[in-house]
Amino acid sequence: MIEHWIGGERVRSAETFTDVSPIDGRVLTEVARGGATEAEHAVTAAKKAFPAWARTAKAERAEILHAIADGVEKRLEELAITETEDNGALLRSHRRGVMPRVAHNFRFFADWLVQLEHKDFDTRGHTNHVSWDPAGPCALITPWNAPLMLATWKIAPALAAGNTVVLKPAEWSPRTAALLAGITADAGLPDGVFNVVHGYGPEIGEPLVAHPDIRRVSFTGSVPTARRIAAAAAANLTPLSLELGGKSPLLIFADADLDLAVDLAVEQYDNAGQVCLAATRVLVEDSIAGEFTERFIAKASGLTQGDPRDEATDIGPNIHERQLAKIDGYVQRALGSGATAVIGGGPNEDLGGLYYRPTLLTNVAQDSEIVQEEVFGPVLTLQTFKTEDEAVAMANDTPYGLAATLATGDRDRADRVTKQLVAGTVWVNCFFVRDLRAPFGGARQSGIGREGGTWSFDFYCDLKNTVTAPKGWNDR
Ligand code: TXE
Repeated sequence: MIEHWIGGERVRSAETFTDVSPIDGRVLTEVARGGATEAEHAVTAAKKAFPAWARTAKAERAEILHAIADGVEKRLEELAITETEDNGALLRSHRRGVMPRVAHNFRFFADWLVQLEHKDFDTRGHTNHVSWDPAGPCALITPWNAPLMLATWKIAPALAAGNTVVLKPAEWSPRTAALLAGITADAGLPDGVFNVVHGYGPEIGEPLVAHPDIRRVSFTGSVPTARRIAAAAAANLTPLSLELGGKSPLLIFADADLDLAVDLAVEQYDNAGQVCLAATRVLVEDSIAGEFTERFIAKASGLTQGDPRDEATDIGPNIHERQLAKIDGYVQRALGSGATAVIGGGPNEDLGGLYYRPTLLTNVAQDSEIVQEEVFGPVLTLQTFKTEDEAVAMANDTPYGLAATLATGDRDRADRVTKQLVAGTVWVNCFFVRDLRAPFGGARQSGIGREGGTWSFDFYCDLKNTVTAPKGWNDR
């Protein structure tokens, strides 16, 4: 049974919901189903804990964040397995990539905090002293595709800055957030500084976001939910950070290293395509499209689909039957409108359950929904272009602007194209490389704001400028 974690205590709700594993449909646990009452309870706890935590010396806060990172590292295997059972992503990536990065999220913001320099400016002898004051209780609402990774991108800077937190993890993957609550307590984080509530978005997420004592809302998830959250936060004009979806392009020019280009394209099936950054629109220069497609088919056919706990598996299941139905709906409508499935095109009947065959669709129109909307499954489209201008125009022609990836052997072309792309991140001849010092976020409907380094701190703080006269006020 997973309960809420409020004010350092486990708290039940009258109702529960069932958490099921996408791997085999096994019931994992019952989870407390909170509502407005639990939201109120958690915000009250976070508000009560705020003044003392905000006053805690930076070095001490940093020490506790490092202790949380130690706890994550100590329980890495348990966290990795729990996350895989809960959301179906590969155990090998949780072990080697994701969970070590979760620990790093805490270490990075702990170190950043102690290095944060206050700024002073002189104005005719007056001193302008700029300080970063913690904002207060923060509501963090997170998705299921990388549950602990994305939650800790928010939790670590919010806590480092001296805020308190109420986290509402996604209902399809609540388990690692519950483990993290225990880790924070063991690390000595005072009661009420970090709280976790569970339940459905409209029932508990919305009252949390709309609460007048919440000073920041940070959300990662879908665009329709972001609209509801923005509307709820508008009641108190609570500042928002929104990290939303994408429909990112992978532009492959004829001068690219074709092996690299194929690797980059196949990589987009990672996490069964449930990655906001995934470059799901493959745009290939006409003259190499045939050869690219052949090599892509050869490489993608070698992928192993199956149980995400097996080391040899490359593609696991999708998260939920609703997600699988959504993915298949997009694919079948595209096929019905004249698209061709070069590979895949439906669920993997050999495996049953929630496994969807890696799919590549051609003959898709630029204005069709399969090209314009986020599918969030192992589904790529392939389109061709003749000129660089055409490639850029196609790349920018969606409501999103999260990321873009280029494969080219020409540095000047890379510079020219990058400048014209509407995207928060552009990768040239690489993919998914992320440094926490750099800003992460999207343009257009991919979001509002940036996460990472100084951008996270600016968001979670109220900046204050204190201007002091040349002589102290006692001398006047
Ligand atoms: O996400 P939601 P869903 C996209 C992706 C996917 C689609 C649907 O295209 O197919 O969204 O996924 C909470 N007030 N992404 O429906 O609804 C919810 O409980 C407050 C992209 O699962 O956005 C969960 O904790 N909170 C994405 C969180 O919002 C609410 C990752 C995300 O759920 C709420 C996930 C409300 N009214 C999905 N309604 C990315 N950018 O990586 C829901 N929630």
